[in-house]
Amino acid sequence: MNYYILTLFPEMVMSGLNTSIIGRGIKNGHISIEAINIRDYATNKHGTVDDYPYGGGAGMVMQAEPIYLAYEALRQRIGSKKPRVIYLTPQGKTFSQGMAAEYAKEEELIFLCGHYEGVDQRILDMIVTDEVSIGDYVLTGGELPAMVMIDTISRLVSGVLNNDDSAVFESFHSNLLEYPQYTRPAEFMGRKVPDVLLSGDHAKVEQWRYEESLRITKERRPDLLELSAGERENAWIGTADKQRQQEM
Ligand code: 6GU
Repeated sequence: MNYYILTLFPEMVMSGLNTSIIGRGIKNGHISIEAINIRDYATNKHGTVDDYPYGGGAGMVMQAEPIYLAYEALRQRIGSKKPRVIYLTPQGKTFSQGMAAEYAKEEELIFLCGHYEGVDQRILDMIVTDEVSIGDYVLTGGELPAMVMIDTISRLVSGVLNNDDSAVFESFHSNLLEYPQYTRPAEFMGRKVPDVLLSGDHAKVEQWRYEESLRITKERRPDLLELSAGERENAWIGTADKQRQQEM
């Protein structure tokens, strides 16, 4: 999987994604991430990439030309005719685990990060294939959403996670929230690990974990239990991991 991020803040996305599991995925060659500075494609002498909105109103709008030039240079370099271009915007479709599983099948993804009050509509019409939001709140730019999406998609790319990374992986209980986890010591400041986890009885442990998952899901996310099969497929966290488990 090769990610390309069109942004005004390349160092922000690169430093955020170079650590931990995603950083290891890059080192191992399972994924690659390249940030492209839209400002490098500014055509006026001041290097500005935004201007006042036609019709008036607050804020600035990112101009079409620098984004188009950055996109076109990238497209020619990677030799892809019509690559998938994701524009991060609160106006987009809300990102979900189901969408992440779909994106994980692609060979390359281009992210376009907007700033200011948005980007010129014509660039959306010309190059953007998908508009995506990460939830119902407003951020100052698309960089954090792009990082959220890349993290989510990358853990579904074959080889990025090893078996130690994911407890969800071992779970049969898709569509439920995770059960509580404990590690040594068996007692911490008077608080004991539940006896069943020390019992060595695998069936009992599985039963306890399932009941805890169900209890926590009912308490915190009853909506997950009420979804139709199709909605669950798209919403939930266990689905894609289960798919991966079957593939391996
Ligand atoms: Cl994708 N962009 C911005 N600016 N704010 C957001 C968002 C995206 N998703 C949720 N809030």
